[in-house]
Amino acid sequence: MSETFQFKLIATDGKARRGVITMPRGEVRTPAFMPVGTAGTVKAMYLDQVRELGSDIILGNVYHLMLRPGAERVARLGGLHDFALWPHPILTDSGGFQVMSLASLRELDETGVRFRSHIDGSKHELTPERSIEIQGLLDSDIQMQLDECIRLPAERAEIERAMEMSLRWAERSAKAFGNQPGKAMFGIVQGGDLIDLRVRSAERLAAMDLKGYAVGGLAVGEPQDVMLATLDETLPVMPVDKPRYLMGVGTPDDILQSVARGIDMFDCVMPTRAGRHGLAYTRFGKVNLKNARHADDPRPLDEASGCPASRDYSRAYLHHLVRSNEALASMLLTWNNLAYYQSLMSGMRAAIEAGGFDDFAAATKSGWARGDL
Ligand code: PRF
Repeated sequence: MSETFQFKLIATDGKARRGVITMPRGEVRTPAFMPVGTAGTVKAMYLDQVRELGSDIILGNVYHLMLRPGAERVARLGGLHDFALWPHPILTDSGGFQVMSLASLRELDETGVRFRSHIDGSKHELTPERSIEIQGLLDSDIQMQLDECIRLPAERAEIERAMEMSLRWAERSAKAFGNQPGKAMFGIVQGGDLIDLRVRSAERLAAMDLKGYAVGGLAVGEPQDVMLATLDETLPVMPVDKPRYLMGVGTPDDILQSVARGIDMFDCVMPTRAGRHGLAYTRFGKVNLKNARHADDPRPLDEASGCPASRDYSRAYLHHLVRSNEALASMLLTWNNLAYYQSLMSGMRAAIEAGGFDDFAAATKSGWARGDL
């Protein structure tokens, strides 16, 4: 396995890219979906199962892990990989985004962000330097710069202020990260739905010659067509020879449309969170297993799936588990959802290699349109 962090493009089809990231802990085949393992666990799943479904990398969160069990403790216990029994690559998000959605009494300025824990009200501070330090203590393979994400809609002045500050935080993060050959720190493009700001952000980050780039600040309240239009204008300004990661996205359709535009990596709570709320993603679209119409349905979610949760259990049984609030409902539906997401990713990877991405996308969409009969 490689001593260094590298990204290679294997094939392209239109703007869609098929690549591979190589790093000491393993390879990440792109386009990649990273299951969210916020607190060092992909909720309701064994990490062995997550791996078996074809996940090459999972995501962890600075915000949650610094509060509990604490980054220094994880470091003493050998790092997040050993702690959670996931020896493969881990990407960690820097914390700012989670502070803004979860913490209370937030105070943000040029230095960083001070806040109170949503768990016990204790006071904490995150600066670009401390976020990178925490990501190092966790021994994360891909570390994200601290940034400020503005929810949309928002005023231009506010979006511009946050974007410019995020650029200064990118410089500070890169300096704190230094030179670590087997690992990477990614910068994050901000700029809301304003194309000139996105372009400025992407160009200034590109000039920093980082090992990868994320698009942040999307899927934060804007319609899908605005997100896609923003990607259309932003991606051409981002380096072609570095991985491009769209943060916190999305539905299967968001992912398909974003891969078509040249995104390589995704993370989202959708498959795992929806699974804990009785919602299944399948080839035939979404199935809400809470619905009474499943009560007598002996059919599985997808008889052709390789995943036991999708193939072997009846909709009637899944409906019963969901209605009874059983732990197994979350386990089976999360399993089904991650299996579907990863099969979508591997389908896209194969289609790009074969030069048939458009046909694959059309066939996938007509499957969703067919519905849950
Ligand atoms: N920044 C960071 N993490 C994120 C986002 C962001 O803008 C988003 C927005 N979709 C999700 N997660 N650091």
